Amino acid sequence: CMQPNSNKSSQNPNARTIETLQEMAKYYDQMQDQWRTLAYRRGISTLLKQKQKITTKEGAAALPYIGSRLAEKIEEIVLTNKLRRLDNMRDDPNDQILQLFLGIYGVGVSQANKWIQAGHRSLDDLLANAKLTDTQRIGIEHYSDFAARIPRAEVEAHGKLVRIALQNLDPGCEVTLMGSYRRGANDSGDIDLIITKKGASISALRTIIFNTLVPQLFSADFLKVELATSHRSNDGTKWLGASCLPNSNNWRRLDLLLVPEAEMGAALIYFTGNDVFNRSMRLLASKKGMRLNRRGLYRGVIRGKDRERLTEETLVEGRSEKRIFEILGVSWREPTERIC
Ligand code: DCP
Ligand code: MG
Ligand code: MN
Repeated sequence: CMQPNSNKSSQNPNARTIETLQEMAKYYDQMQDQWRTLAYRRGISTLLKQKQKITTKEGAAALPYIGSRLAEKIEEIVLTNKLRRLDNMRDDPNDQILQLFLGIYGVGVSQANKWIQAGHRSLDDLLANAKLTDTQRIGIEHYSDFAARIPRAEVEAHGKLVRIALQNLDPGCEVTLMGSYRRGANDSGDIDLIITKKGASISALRTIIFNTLVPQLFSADFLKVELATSHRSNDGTKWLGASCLPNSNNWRRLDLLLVPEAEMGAALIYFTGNDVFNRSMRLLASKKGMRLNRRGLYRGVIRGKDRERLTEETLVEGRSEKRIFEILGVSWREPTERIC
């Protein structure tokens, strides 16, 4: 992934195979089967590096990170142009209900399986018969809204509306469009915004956003609902919810991230993604004895034999995105090139 141009899978002689394997990886990822997801991703990254088309299981199995089972699947895709395993998963009615339920905002595998085990079979069934949290109910009522892709121009319009409202309150605040938008995508799954202000503390930012901006945007009927974060409690630096442009009926998922100036570089990396790119950057940091998260790049945690911390970690860099790349020894990648 950290190699330039590895994302140009359409020009790869194994493009068709890779595409099918990516669907398998995505499927296993949704199932939270981390082991298979990783196995598929490693196989995909091996195939991306090949200059020739891999057509036989022997040829595939000779490559790094491709075991015999994956090799057989590669041969099957080349010979039949499909993968029975993938077709079977798609035809399984329980699996289709699982996929349906997993599409509800904030719903993971365990909740979806609980509903299936309780006999629920459709969204209407859930609305009528299941005990739902407010967030789950909204996720179901706006299922197709939240499943729809948001055109790039509309992402911009939401960002602009927030920026104008915020700068009216405080001209020093800045709003940056993040996520797939910053990677150059033509459409996005949601709208990701970073809010920052030079010299402002996180508590000052919190006050203006939560006490003033958010209530004001609710009164203006731009914000529609706040959505609870399902797991890992919010530390007060995020707002998750839905927004809707004037003259539109489409509710869109909107994420606001409050970032102090000193953490802006790390936040830019984190919130640009994509998630696979982030994982490989974090892995790289840990190989170099450092740790990367959305607040900064840290060094100096020394652990004892029971992995207890012996020294506190020190911040190496948080402010500058480019410096974090440099310190990690990664050549700069434009946001549009951060697709793994
Ligand atoms: N992110 C991450 N790991 C996660 C979730 C998010 O590293 N588990 C980071 C990388 C993502 C960014 O946050 O690019 C924004 O998250 P989104 O879920 O909004 O994903 P994208 O904006 O990349 O795609 P989409 O168009 O589907 O919103
Ligand atoms: Mg996004
Ligand atoms: Mn998001």
